[in-house]
Amino acid sequence: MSSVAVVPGSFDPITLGHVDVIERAASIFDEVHVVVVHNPDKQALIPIAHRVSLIEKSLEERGLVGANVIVTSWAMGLLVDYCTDVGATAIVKGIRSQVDVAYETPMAIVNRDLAGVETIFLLPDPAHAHVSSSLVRQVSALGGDVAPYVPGVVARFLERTAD
Ligand code: COD
Repeated sequence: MSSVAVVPGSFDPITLGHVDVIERAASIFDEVHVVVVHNPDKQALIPIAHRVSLIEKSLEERGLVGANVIVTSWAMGLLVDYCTDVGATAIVKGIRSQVDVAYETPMAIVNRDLAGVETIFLLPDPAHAHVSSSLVRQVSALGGDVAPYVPGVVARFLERTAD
C-alpha cells in the first residue's frame, strides 16, 4: 500500500522554508499533497488560486510536481476530511521553534481524535528556520529584497505586485 501525506499551510506566499519541508516529506512518503488552506486568523495577501499556481511553479522547477507531489486547495471544512478523501494517513508540519510546537500540538491531537490522522513534525534546514510568509510580505511591502527567502517565481511575482 502506498503512503500518502498532506502538507497543509496558508502558503501566503510559499517560502524556501516551506519548500524544504515539502522536499523532505516527498522523500519519505510515496505521495504528498500540498494543500492551501485558508487560515481565518490571518489577513490574506494573495488569492488562493494564485498561491496554488505559485507553489506549482516553485516545485516544478525542482522536479517535484508530476513526480510524487500534487498541489491543491481545500475549503470544504475539516482538513482531516481532505485526508480521508485522498487516503492520507499523515499530516506533515514544519517546526521552526517552540512557538510552532505550542501552536501545532493541539491541532495535531484534535486531528488524531477526529479521524486517526497522525501529524509528523519535520525540522527544516536551519538556514530557513527564521523565514515566514508574514516576514516576506512585510519585507516586500517595504520595498526590500525577498529573493533570499522565496523561490524565484515568488520573488518576481512580489516585485511586480509591489510596483
Ligand atoms: N521552515 C519550516 N516550516 C515552516 C516554515 C519554515 N521557514 N515556515 C512555515 N513553516 C511551517 C509552519 O510551521 C506550518 O507547519 C506550515 O509550514 C504552514 O505554515 P503557514 O504559515 O503557511 O500556514 P499556517 O500556519 O497559517 O497554516 C495553518 C493551517 C491552515 C495549515 C492550519 O490552521 C490547519 O491545519 N487548519 C486546518 C483546519 C482544521 O481542520 N481545523 C480543525 C482541526 S485542528
